[in-house]
Amino acid sequence: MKPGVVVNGPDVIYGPLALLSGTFEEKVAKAARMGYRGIEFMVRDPAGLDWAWVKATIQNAGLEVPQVVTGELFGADGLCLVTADDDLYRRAEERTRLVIDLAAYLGAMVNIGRLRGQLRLLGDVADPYSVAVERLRKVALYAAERGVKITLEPLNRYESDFIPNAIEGRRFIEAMGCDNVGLMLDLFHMNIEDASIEEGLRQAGDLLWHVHIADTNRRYPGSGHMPYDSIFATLRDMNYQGYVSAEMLPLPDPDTAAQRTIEFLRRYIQSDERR
Ligand code: LER
Ligand code: MN
Repeated sequence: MKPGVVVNGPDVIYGPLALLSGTFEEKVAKAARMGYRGIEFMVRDPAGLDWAWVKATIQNAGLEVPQVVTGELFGADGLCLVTADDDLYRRAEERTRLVIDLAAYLGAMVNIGRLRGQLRLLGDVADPYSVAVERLRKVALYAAERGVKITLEPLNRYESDFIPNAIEGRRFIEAMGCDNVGLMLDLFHMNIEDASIEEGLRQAGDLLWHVHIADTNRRYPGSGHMPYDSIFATLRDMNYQGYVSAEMLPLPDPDTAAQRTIEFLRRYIQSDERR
């Protein structure tokens, strides 16, 4: 297991779940100094980014980019893939392709959470689930051609009306039939939607490619009542080797939350996994 942290990319002004303060360079330097191994950044529009500079900044700090986070394509620009609005769908797909190109350049995965949209937005179609499967498959095929993996993130009922938990995530991926698509499980969403967090992790099994960590109140670990001992025992038992990335409310401030999270993670992640 490797510790990661979610930050806002250079083009995201306000991403409500990102940590670390300062310029992008300062965030990267702080993440490395604190002992994080990977930095995953929220992106809004890769067209306005200096890709080479982003890559060099992260590489020079000795960090990896496990994945590029797309939540702000929706959060800031309202883009989503599953919608009856054809123009919105076209723009969302175009932007998603550019994010995939960026991820290919960085050697990162791309997560699809809020960007996927909502079945109810399709209105009166016969089989909205199949439409969603087809739209996400199209994106996944574009990614596969570029060697990029997609991580689908189950989201709680207040953020999406499909794929709420691990078992539904598996079902959706099986319907897609794409082997470059796996799951990112976020403990905050799991606490709301999975019958048991440990069982959800096991249900994801070999499709568990990434984990977002926060406490039950979406603050830094130790602020709530998340059952961390059994969660990490389950991840160890599954031989999970991926990232556990801090994505949470930046409270009491973005640097303190990142510092407290890495201190907490040291209890569960051995030092040889951290370097
Ligand atoms: C949103 O709640 C979330 O968990 C992000 O990772 C994706 O947009
Ligand atoms: Mn998340």
